[in-house]
Amino acid sequence: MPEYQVLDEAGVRAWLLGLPLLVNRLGGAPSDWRIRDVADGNLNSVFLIDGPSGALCVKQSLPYVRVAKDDWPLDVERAAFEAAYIGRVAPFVGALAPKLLHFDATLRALAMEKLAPHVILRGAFVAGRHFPRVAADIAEYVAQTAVYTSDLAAPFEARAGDLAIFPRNVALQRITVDLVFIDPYATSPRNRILPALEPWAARLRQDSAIKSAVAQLRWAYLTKAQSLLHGDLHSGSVMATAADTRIIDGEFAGVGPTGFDVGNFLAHLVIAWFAAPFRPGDASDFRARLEGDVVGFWSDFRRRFLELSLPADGDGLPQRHFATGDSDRVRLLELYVDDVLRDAMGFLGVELVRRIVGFAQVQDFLSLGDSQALAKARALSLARALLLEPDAFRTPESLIAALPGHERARLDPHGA
Ligand code: SR1
Ligand code: MG
Repeated sequence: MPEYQVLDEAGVRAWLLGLPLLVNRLGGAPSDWRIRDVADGNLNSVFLIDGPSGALCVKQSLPYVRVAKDDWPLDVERAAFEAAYIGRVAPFVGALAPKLLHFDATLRALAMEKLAPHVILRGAFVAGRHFPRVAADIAEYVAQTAVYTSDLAAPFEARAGDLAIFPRNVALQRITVDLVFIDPYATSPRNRILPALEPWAARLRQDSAIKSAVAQLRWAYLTKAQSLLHGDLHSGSVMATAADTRIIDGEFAGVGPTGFDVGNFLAHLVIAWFAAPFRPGDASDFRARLEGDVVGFWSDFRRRFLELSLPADGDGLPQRHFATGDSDRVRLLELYVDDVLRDAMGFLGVELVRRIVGFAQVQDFLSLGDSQALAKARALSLARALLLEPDAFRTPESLIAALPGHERARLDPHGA
C-alpha cells in the first residue's frame, strides 16, 4: 500500500508517469516536461507542468502550513474536501471553476487544467489592473452555489449528503474559526500587528460591542447551514483574463451562511480600493472600476439569486406550497436574499479585520511600504462601522457612499 509523501519536482514527474490520461495530455517523453514549483499560497505545494501537447496544475496538501512549516502541523485531508467541493459545484458553475482531471486520495494531490494566461486577481489588483468580467462572473458562481446547494433548490436528501461530508473539513474550518473570528479580538502570537496600529488592535480586544457583533457572526458561521460555501473566496482564489474568470482553491469548503462567501469577496474589493491611492499614479479610474464591481457584484448576485430560486423546487420552499404566482413566495425569497446580504456586511467587516491584524495578511497592503498603516487604519474604520451598524449598509450604494468618510480615519482610532 503506497503511503503519503511530500512530492518534489522529481516526485511529481514519477507520479504522473503512472497516470496515462495525464501523460497523454502532456504529450512527449517525461524528459520533455517542464515542471515548476509555483506555490505562493499559505498552505500547499503547487506545480505547473508543461508538455509538448498540453499542461497541468498539480496541487498537493502538505502536512503543515507551508508558510509556518516548523510551527504549524496541518491535516492533509483538505485535498479530499477540495476534490469533493469541485465535484459538487461543477454541475452549477461549469467553466467558472477549473476542471479536475485526477485526484489521488493517498498523496492528497489534485491534477487540474493549467489556467493560462490567467493571473491571480490579487496580483492584478496590486498592479492596478482591472478585469471587467470578474465581478459578474463571481456573482454568478456564488448565486449558483448558494441556490442549488440550499434548501431552496436541493432536496433535503442532497443537503444531507453535503452535511455528511463538508462539516468534517474541520482542520480548515478550525483555521477560519481561529484566524477570522477569535485571534484578531484577543492576544495571539499569530497576530501580525503594525506598531502604529496597536491602538486599533487594543480597541478590537476591548470594545465589547465589537466583540458581541463578532460573536454573533461566529455563531452564524458555525450554525447557519444555508448552503455549501467556498469558504475562502478572496482575490487570491480567483484567476482571470479579460475574457475568463475561474474560482480556485475550494479547500475551505463547508456548509454555512451564504453571506460568508459574499462578504469575503466584497472585502477584497474594498481592500484593493483602500490600498489603491498609496501606489504611484492616479488611482481614480481603478477605484471607480472597483466601486462598479462592488455595485455590480452585489446587484448581480441578488438578481441571479432570485432568478434561480424562483423556479426552484427544493424542500425548503416547494412550488406546491403556494398557488402559482403567489407574491408571498417571492417575498420570502427576497427576505432570504436580503438576510444573506445583511450577514455579508458583518463577514465583510471581520474579513477586513483579520487581513489587517491577523496572521494571513494580503499583498494589497503589505506592498505599500510606509503607507501600509494608514491604508489599514482606514479599512479598519470601515470594518468597525460594518460590525457595529450593519443596517446602515443595506445597498451597495450605501457601502460605496461610506468609503470616503473612512479615508479621514487616523492611526489613532480615538482621533477618527
Ligand atoms: C494559515 S494561513 C490560512 C489562511 O490562508 C488561506 O488563504 C486562508 O485565507 C486562510 O485563512
Ligand atoms: Mg487558498
